[in-house]
Amino acid sequence: MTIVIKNGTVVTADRTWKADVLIDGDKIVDVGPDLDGDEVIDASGAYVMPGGIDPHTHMEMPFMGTFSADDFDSGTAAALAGGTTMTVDFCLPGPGQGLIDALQTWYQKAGKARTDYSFHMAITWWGEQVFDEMPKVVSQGINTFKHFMAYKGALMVNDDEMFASFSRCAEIGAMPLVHAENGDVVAFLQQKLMAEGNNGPEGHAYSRPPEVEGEAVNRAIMIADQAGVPLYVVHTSCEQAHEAIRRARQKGMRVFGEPLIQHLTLDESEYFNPDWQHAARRVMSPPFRNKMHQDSLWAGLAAGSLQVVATDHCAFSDEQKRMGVGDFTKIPNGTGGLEDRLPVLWTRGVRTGRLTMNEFVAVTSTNIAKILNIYPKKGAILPGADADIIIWDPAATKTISAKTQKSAIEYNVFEGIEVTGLPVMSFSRGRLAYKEGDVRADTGDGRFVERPANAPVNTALSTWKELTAPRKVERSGIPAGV
Ligand code: DUC
Ligand code: ZN
Ligand code: ZN
Ligand code: ZN
Repeated sequence: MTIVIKNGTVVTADRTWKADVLIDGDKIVDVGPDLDGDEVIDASGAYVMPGGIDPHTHMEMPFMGTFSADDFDSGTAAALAGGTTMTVDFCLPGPGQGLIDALQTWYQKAGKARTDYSFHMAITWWGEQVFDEMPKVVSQGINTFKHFMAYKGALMVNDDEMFASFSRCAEIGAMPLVHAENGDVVAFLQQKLMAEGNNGPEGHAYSRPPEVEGEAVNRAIMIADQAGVPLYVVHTSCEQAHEAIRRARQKGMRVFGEPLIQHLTLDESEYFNPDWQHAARRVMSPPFRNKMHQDSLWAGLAAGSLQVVATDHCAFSDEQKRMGVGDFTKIPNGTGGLEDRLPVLWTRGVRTGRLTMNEFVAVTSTNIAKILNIYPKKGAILPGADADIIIWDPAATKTISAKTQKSAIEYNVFEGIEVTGLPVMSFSRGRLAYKEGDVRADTGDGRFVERPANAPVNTALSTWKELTAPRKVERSGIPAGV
């Protein structure tokens, strides 16, 4: 059975043109004029684009004494309703737990996924077992390792552990990811604020200023450079972090930055809302920033110094957020966004002229497919690619509301925002997975996507390797020992 999407305008990261798209089974088999198929989908007036890929989600994540509220079922339903056809979650081994052991839990959780999915492996502790298991993780199709530089006493790893892990990544064709915030300084500021009586959600923002993020990004870049490995900085939220990334790139280093749709569009004034619950709902790390930082992130996406827009989708219910009444450090960190990423980015980015349509596709799909080594299976409208396709109506409008969302929680941080530009249909590997408000894909329809190792890339600057390659000097005149 073939399906042809006719009369639409195909928009990819490279170009925009009138063409039909022919799907046979789970693949795109032809793109061009006047194609015929068994079933015809009329895309007149609409754009035909690669499905979104969200490389940063946390479903059913054990975190801060609870589990994030969306599982792979509700979370990937939200994804499909928002035009995202693939998600990448984080596998988090517990203290002392093996990587392969932890992966079993994540495969099990992801059995409920409606979209295709992949995982990043988190390095939450360091030891011989982790060192030994990293290549086994890569051989299972996971080529990225995440490092938390914050969450001291829980997920945080220190510089020596990061350097060891980054060096291992370099050997095995994997790429390290960092959550970049100086966890020691955050922990100190949290204690200080609490001691001074600043226990409300605004304390969260004060405890994680942009400087702590900028410092950690610079440090991670230095460590990656010494290890000779590319680096991906998740949730790049501020100018200090962006500056470090663009400076590194200008020196020829492969460093990637990932702003979130939340940081691009929501600002720190949310934490000063007199309603505790309103502010607590928006507690995430890094926190929302001011307009200056937002402008920096938008500029980075246009300039190419930042490459990807993600969500860090990590939803917590009001009841869960209330764990932090009287102590902001106990408010579970995280917000949703999977259903809203593409419509909000289109509305605030493409419709305002900050991004072209092609840049929109690049930052929501194609760039991350390349970075994660799954292009052109994903992120492309090309013969041979998986038929993960969205049909996008640029004139469709809605007001974002928790009442109609697929996420399991009772609120939405984008509540009330009017969006213009929505997916009307999403296809996942050739099957209609979403149509006009209705998720058609079943729980369990998603498949694990293997991401092969990259050829190891030494991204070192021109001189350091030479300087650090040890050369023993034969010496005379050594003073007699004492
Ligand atoms: N930040 C969040 O807000 N939630 C999950 C983990 C993280 O780093
Ligand atoms: Zn993080
Ligand atoms: Zn995250
Ligand atoms: Zn099905």
